[in-house]
Amino acid sequence: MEKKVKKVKKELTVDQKINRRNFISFSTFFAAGGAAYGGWRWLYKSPEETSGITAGARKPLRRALNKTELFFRNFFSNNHLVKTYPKEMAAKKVRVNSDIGIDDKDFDPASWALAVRKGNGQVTKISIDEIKALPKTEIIYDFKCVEGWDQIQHWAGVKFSDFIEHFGLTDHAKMPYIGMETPNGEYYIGLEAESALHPQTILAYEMNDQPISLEHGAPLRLIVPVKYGIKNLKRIGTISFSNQRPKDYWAEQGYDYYSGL
Ligand SMILES: Nc1nc2c(c(=O)[nH]1)N[C@H]1C(S)=C(S)[C@@H](COP(=O)(O)O)O[C@H]1N2
Ligand SMILES: [Mo]
Repeated sequence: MEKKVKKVKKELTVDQKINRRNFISFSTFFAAGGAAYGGWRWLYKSPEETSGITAGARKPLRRALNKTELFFRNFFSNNHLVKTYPKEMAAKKVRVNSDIGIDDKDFDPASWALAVRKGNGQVTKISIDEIKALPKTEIIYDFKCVEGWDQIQHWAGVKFSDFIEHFGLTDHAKMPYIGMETPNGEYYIGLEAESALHPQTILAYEMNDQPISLEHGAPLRLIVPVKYGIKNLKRIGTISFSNQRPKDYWAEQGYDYYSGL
């Protein structure tokens, strides 16, 4: 015998429906808020990383930053190019940000030479004329500072990969990291070799078709469009290659070591 069960679904009145939705939204809101607060408390109470190459961040946060970096590094290959713009769009008045390591009054650009540390104490000195003799590459792109400003800028110089090849540094650049410092050593950055060798990374000596001014990093500065401004070292004094992450000024102050875009 077949039993017919008729399901009677009680129709809710409009008011009941509204109450029910209000209840659901409020409980979701408070549950999510509570979870967010809990997460924040957890992060805030978790231990700070030991100061070293990076410093000043909570351990789980640093772990997350490092994981994110690995994810994006695999996701965007070096064939991924940063967006470029027509020359007319480049800023005429280029913003000057900070001057750590480039504020000594007695710096003489005429006696400057780039020091390339090749390991085992070997150093090669390279003059600005030798660098300018290499093919010139330009880039017009949106320069981004972590402090929250960006500007379309026009830079020119030698492609870092051309520089490496020309000066016989290909084997050195197979090491995973490249470090750069100002001549006085007060500002310094570390980069993964991939970012340094990225096709849009240049050692720049011109801005808006003119020699770079001292405040923008003359005689030679780094332009690495796949990174935030902090990695774009002004006034390069030395370049070195390494198997460990080189010291990095802002990473020591708690910023993401990779600061990629
Ligand atoms: N030597 C040196 N390079 C530096 C800095 C600095 O303080 N000293 N500041 C960095 C930061 S935070 C930014 S945003 C850019 C700014 O470059 P600009 O002053 O040419 O705009 O330079 C980077 N390179
Ligand atoms: Mo910056």
